[in-house]
Amino acid sequence: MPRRGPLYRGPELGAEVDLDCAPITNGRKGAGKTSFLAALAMPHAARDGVACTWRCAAADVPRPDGAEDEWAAGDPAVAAFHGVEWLRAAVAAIDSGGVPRLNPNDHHPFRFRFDLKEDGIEYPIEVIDYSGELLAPEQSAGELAVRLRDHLAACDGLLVLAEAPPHGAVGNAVGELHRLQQAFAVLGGGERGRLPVDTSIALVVNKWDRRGPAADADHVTAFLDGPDGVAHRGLRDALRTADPTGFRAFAASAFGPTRPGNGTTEHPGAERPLPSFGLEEPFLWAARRRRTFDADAAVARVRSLAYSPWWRIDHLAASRRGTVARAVADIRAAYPPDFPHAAEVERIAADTSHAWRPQMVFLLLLVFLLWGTATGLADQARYARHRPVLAAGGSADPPAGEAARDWLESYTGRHLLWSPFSRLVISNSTAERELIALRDRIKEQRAGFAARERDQAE
Ligand SMILES: Nc1nc2c(ncn2[C@@H]2O[C@H](COP(=O)(O)OP(=O)(O)OP(=O)(O)O)[C@@H](O)[C@H]2O)c(=O)[nH]1
Ligand SMILES: [Mg+2]
Repeated sequence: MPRRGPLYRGPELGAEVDLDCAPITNGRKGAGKTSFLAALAMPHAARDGVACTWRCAAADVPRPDGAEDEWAAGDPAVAAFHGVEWLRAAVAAIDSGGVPRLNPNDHHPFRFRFDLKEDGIEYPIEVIDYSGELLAPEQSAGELAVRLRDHLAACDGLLVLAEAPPHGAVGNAVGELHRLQQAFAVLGGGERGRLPVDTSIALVVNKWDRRGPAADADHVTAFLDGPDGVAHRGLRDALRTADPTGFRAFAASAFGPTRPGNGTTEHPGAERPLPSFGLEEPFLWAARRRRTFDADAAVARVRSLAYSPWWRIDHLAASRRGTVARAVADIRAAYPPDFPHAAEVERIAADTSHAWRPQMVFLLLLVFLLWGTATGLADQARYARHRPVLAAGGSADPPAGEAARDWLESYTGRHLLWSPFSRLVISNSTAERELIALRDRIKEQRAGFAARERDQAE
């Protein structure tokens, strides 16, 4: 099944996350994209029940075939291979207390794979680092809106990173993201189409360590609605309008508390694992939404597959019940027993095992109707053939009279179920009366013939 992936993208950092595949980063220089992903790849603090593994082994991300100068720039395998090299260097820099190098302007999107785990459920994701492609200044807001919409149709979501200002300062979050904000405003207006309903768009206020420790949704909302969040607010509103049901804001920090570096650069502290916070949350949120949409779609498929009304006698075939049972088993295997659709899936399974009963009753009824109609029509045809003989009270032709008698005998001696509708053609009492009359007439005829034969013999 083709999967769409979320996209996380910052005004500073943007990243596209394709569950089962990768996120993308894009935004102004120094937004914190690489640091965010590198911290995610490093040992770092995480909420209870949450774990993250960077997939960087050669078995997961093999070197592409052929000579390096022949690799296709847009090839996902190349982007993943270069992504591992790039992130390794960033991890090494952060681990030694430094900061990653800024991404080269001309590089193609990197791809990164992570296995997220929350409460035992695994979410493989792939992040794609776009490095500004979606913010190209030569595009109008309308053109960018169309591009974004098409892009999001192929991804699970978009994470927009806007760095937090320190307390009492107003962030310069919008900056180059102004164009992104305008594009989302266009999408919110609807004239360039709408985003797919299963898109997840997260505004990640990163470098939150500048404001304090980990923050929950209420803190982020208070920031966005407060005086310090004035530069972020327009962006939040545009993202939310473009995707009212699939929007959420988060706070995160790659480094946790920092120490001053050269000039204005903030460097990670010495604490290991890194005291990061909030890194997994936007991905997990998008992944959970993706999973919910997938579950909805899988259950809808099984629901329509299992729909089997009483009149579908073609559904009596055991192979069909097997198909539904396999689909149900797939869902049971993919989701925990308490997932939201579990009760419905079990009901579908139970209904499917009983569906044959009314269908069998309907089949028997149908056979009865067809049989009754066929035998009724056959009796009607025979009755029409013998009617002249019966109306005349016999026939000058003895075989014709005997044939009529034989039919009446079989008719009156037959159980009702053998020809249930034939009584509509001729009632049993009429048939018996006609039979008695015909027998008498045949007897008289025989007696007449016998007398004539005797007379001729004398
Ligand atoms: N306070 C704080 N500063 C951070 C954090 N993450 C990154 N920074 C700072 O932001 C700078 C830029 O971070 P990068 O990760 O290189 O930013 P980027 O978005 O990858 O930049 P480009 O590669 O140019 O697109 C770093 O050198 C750090 O000084 C964080 O979590 N907290
Ligand atoms: Mg970078």
